[in-house]
Amino acid sequence: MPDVWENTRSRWESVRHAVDGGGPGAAVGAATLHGRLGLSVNPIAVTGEAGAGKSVLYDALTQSIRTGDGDSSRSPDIEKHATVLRSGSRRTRAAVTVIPGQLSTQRERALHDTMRGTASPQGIVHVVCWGHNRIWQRGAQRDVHDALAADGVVDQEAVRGWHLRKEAADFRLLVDAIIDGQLATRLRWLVVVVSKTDLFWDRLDEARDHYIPGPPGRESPFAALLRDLENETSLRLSVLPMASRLIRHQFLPGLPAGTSQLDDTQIGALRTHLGQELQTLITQRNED
Ligand SMILES: Nc1nc2c(ncn2[C@@H]2O[C@H](COP(=O)(O)OP(=O)(O)O)[C@@H](O)[C@H]2O)c(=O)[nH]1
Ligand SMILES: [Mg+2]
Repeated sequence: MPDVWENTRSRWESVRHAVDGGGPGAAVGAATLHGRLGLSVNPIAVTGEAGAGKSVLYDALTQSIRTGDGDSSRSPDIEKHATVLRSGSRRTRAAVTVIPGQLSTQRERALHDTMRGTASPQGIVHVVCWGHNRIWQRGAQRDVHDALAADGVVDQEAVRGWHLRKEAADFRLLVDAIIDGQLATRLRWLVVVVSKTDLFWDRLDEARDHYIPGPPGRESPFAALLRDLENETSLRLSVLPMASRLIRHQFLPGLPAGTSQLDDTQIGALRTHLGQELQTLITQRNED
């Protein structure tokens, strides 16, 4: 296994220890929202499937939500934000574009416009959630149910598997386009943010091994794509666990709901670590 993946694993493990051990940093603000910045400063794109947690992640990183706020809603439009990331006394400006994942045509247009324009991103935050996507529309929920029912049981693991296959297929489009040099030609780094870990903290090792490349031959399709990126590009790659909000999750109507296994202090620690990582990636670009 190349060092890069061993390093990725140990970084993941150190974040886990900080969360489990109630380590330092939980109370430190990772980032704060700030207006009126040019959209070409440190452009970052947030990508990922519908319902993976992109909008809520953005809110958590900018601390514009508080425990007890209402849930998010389906975001049909591309969201553009100018942000200041703070970590200790360091401040870094970033222009963040959240690309919607709901409709493929709209998503492709948004991807295309964002990735090729003058604000072509230097960093991508790709959000995944180990199959815990929220399906917003009743009709789409029925589609998933019917597709699975045709093959066998419709339980939580089946729904999770369905999302994971879709997630990998979606990631493949992004990876292929990056490797072919079709988009994001100024790209320097990509972070895979494994969100909603509060829902599967007891199975965190499985999620880690799904997303981080391991011994060749036993990799998931997702991890194999990440390995391709490492082999074919000079991008700096990173994979980190995250939880933005503690919200119950139901895979489909009728299936039991899963509850959060973390508390506010613990998601604070996750947020701090991700904020620091983003800060490092952004400033590294400025320094080299
Ligand atoms: N438990 C939990 N639920 C989350 C988390 N992040 C998002 N969610 C849930 O997932 C839903 C979809 O998140 P959202 O950010 O709107 O997804 P987007 O479509 O990728 O923008 C939210 O309404 C929340 O219910 C998280 O970290 N933990
Ligand atoms: Mg959204």
